[in-house]
Amino acid sequence: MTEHPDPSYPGCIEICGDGFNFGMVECDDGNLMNGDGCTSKCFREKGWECQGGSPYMPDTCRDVQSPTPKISLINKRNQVYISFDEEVILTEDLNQDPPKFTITVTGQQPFYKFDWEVPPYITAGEHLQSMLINLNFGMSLRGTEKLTLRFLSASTF
Ligand SMILES: [Ca+2]
Ligand SMILES: [Ca+2]
Repeated sequence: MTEHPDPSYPGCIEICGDGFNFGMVECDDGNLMNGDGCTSKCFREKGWECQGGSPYMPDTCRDVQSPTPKISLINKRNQVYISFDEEVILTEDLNQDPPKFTITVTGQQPFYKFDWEVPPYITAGEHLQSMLINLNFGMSLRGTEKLTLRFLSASTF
């Protein structure tokens, strides 16, 4: 392989990570690192888009999908575990005003009075796959209540 490969040259073969995409791989961003959209095996990563790759140019990848939070568990101490489908980096402290998300609880009561708190060790800059929110209810629950959590800004992660 030369510095300016000629795609018609028979000696040119696809090498993953060399920064040239001959169309035999999903992407080639010129490295063998994961987590930047194109894996060490030159497969496109979930939630990323790669383009621009050619026999002369590496692919450029960008993160096109924001992580999806999922409530994975509510335990007896009214702690809510939230997990994400990919690792996220928190860009702002969740306990500071203005609120970063809303929590709604629906059930047989006309309304539910509670407050919530994110453990103080979860701060901006944190890399997370999951996190925990403490809910403090001033009443007992039946266990059939439905909890909805909505992040107000897409830039929180
Ligand atoms: Ca290549
Ligand atoms: Ca890569």
